Formats: sequence, structure tokens, C-alpha cells
Amino acid sequence: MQTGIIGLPQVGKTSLFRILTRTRVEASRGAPNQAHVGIAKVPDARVAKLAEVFKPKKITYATIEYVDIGGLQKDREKNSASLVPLREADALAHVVRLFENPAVPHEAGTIDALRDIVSVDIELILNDLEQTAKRIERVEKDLKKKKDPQLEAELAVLNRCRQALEAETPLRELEFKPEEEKMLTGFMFLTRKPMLYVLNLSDDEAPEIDRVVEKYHLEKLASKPQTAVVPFCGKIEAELAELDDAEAAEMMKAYGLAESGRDRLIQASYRLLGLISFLTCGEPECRAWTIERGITAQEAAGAIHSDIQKNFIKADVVNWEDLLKAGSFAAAREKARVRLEGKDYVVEDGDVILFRHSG
Ligand SMILES: Nc1nc2c(ncn2[C@@H]2O[C@H](COP(=O)(O)OP(=O)(O)O)[C@@H](O)[C@H]2O)c(=O)[nH]1
Ligand SMILES: [Mg+2]
Repeated sequence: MQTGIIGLPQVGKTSLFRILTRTRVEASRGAPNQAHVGIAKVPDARVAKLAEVFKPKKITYATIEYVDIGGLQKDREKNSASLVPLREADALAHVVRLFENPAVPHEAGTIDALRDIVSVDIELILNDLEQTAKRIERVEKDLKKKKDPQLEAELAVLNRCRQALEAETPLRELEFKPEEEKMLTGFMFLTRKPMLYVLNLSDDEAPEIDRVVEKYHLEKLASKPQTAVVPFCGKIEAELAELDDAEAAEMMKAYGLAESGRDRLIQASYRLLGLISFLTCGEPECRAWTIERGITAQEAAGAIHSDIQKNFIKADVVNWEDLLKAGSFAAAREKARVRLEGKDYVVEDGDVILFRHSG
């Protein structure tokens, strides 16, 4: 699962990418640049705590991918090209600049979060609109030649999309029936992807980080469907990324930060992608496995191995905290905390699972 990082030039996209993926790519100076792809570990205190008790040989966290596509250009045609890699992304993270830095001027000359949010949203909307209009034209032509109920259904849903887009509404705010969803999948519309707005704050706003959404009047944005707003202090986080845990904790305290912005951001994108983790825990390995929210125990088994899914019999399931308190599977079982679940059990975030399978 991949999240595409977007935004205007010089807002901190590449800095964010480096913080999230802990890779070193050069911060570029505006010019269109190639896309970088990197992987971030999803921080998970549950895995860390279980590992303290189980002392496994190996600890494995869930991961998600981020792509830094480079800044959006003023030139619309160039934009269309740089937006192409985004079609493949499962969600978008729009970095919005709130920090002042005279050495790195904002292309608009001033700092205005809402203005930037609207201008990038419009860019995405226009891109989807162009695609919708093209397809509508094509379908209408075909329908003139021959009646086709399937095409008529597609035309109806596309017209609804066009109407929304013309009213500057991103498609993620529309509700579609499952059969409509299916028709739309192939288009990979940008405004249908879940959106994370990352507010890149100045250092001096760190102590009031919990209040910035109100401060910049972004509550309405945050309450939209499949949308999240996460503030973070890019410069501080970049410094934190260079430190070991103890030093980082010290520095966060000095800035008045209660938790790591990096952790919050990654967890927010994980949630926005509709992902949860189930855990496996034993002597060889404590591990978080990524699954889509709402899938069954048998489907979840496929995350580990297709054979386990195919030969699924039952699943021993215990909540991670119950397991932690009990100290071992045997003790959790004695306390009747371990449930035997069948293939249709819907897995919950934080379930520790032991799959029973044949073959
Ligand atoms: N003061 C401040 N400067 C930043 C911050 N984030 C990025 N910068 C600086 O802004 C410039 C552009 O950053 P970069 O991440 O390359 O932006 P991009 O063009 O959006 O990829 C660099 O010189 C960064 O050091 C921040 O949070 N605070
Ligand atoms: Mg960049």
C-alpha cells in the first residue's frame, strides 16, 4: 500500500519523505524531479511491548510505502505528467506549509494554508475532470451506435462524478454503490483517494500543536469523509530523526511535544488506507501483519501464506493486551482469554492469532 506525497514547491515534501522513510535523498530546489519511493515501518507499541515479554529472535513491524513525486508546477501540462505516478497510489498526503523561512521563499510570497489546500485540490479535481469528460465523450459516441445497459450505467455514474467535480467536490466525498465502485476502479481518480493533509508548522508552534487545526480554521476539512489533518513540525522531526531514542525523548520534552509527529503521521496514513494489524507472537518472531479492516480470519491467514489460508481449520485468538497481562499463551488460555474462532471471524486490530491448519 502506497501513499503519494504531494504539495507545492518548497513546502517540505522531500524533508517529510526523508523523515518517514529514514532514507537520505537530497532536498531539491524547486525544479521538477524524479519520484522517490521509500518504505516506512509502522510504529506499533503493541509489538514492542509483547517483544519485551516474549523476547523473540526477531521483531517485524508492518510497513507502508511513500512516494515523493516532486512539486506541482504552475504549468498545468507539466503537472499532468507529474501526477501520473500518483494514480498508482492508494492514498495521498498533501504537505501544507505553515512555517516561515525567509531563506526558502514560498512561491506565492506569503503563507496561507487554505489557499494552498484549495489550489492543489483544484489541480487534482481538474485532472479527474479531464479524464471523466474524455470517457463520457467516448461512451456517448458508442451509445449512439448501439444500446448497451452496461455503458448506460457507466455514463450515469460518470455524469454524477462530473457534476461533483464541476462543483469542486472531490470524489472521495461521494458515496457509490459497490457496482459503481467497480466501474470507477480502473480510472484511478486522484480525488477518490483518501487524503491526509500534513500541516508543516514552525518550531515555535510545537507547544500548541493540538490546537492548530482550530487556529487555522481547518475543522471543516478535518471532518470530511476519508480525510485526516495531521500537524507536525518538519524541522524538529528532521532533527529527532538523527537522534537515538533517549536523546529524542529529551528534545521532544524541550520543545513541549508529547509524542513523535513521525509516529502520528505514519499511523494516520495507515488508518486512512483502511488498514489494521493482527499480530503473531512466539519465540522466533513477534510480528505485525497488515490486513484490510473487515476481513475474516481465513482471509487474514493469506497475509502469512496462501497455504495457511487454503488449509485453514481454526484460529486461536487473544487480544494483545490480555496476552501481555497473562505473560504466555498457556497462561492466557488458563484465564479463558484465548478464543477458538472459525473462518468467518472478523479480525480486530491488535488480535494475536495462532492459525490451525492442515497440510
Ligand atoms: N524552517 C523550516 N524549513 C523547512 C521545513 N521543512 C523544509 N524546510 C526547508 O525548506 C526547503 C525545502 O524543503 P524540501 O523538503 O526540499 O521541500 P519540497 O520542495 O517540498 O520537497 C529546505 O531548505 C528545507 O530545509 C520546516 O519544517 N521548517
Ligand atoms: Mg522535493
